[in-house]
Amino acid sequence: TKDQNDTVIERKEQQEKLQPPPMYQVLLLNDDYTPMEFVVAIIQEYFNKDRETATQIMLKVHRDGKGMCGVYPKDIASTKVELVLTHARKAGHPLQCVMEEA
Ligand code: NFA
Repeated sequence: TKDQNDTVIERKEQQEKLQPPPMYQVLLLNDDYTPMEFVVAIIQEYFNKDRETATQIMLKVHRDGKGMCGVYPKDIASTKVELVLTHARKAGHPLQCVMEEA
């Protein structure tokens, strides 16, 4: 019946409301020009990592072509990408930063 269909739709809507928001990985991509030291400083400054962790992430990006710096809700991930790209461009480096749904 229509009422039964409405009940199924309502239940599904309730379930969707209870879902946590999707999370997004923020990734750095390797290039041939950005200095390693600059990448380490970026990871420390924008992703709250200590120097050792930041160095490990940088080396993974350098070796594998990309690496994850953190996982955040959409608006926070988007802001971090924007801040990293602005900082890199101001310094004259081609470093790329992207987000993707986790
Ligand atoms: N590949 C860069 C270099 O050898 C270092 C780098 C690491 C760049 C991670 C971008 C991201 N100078």
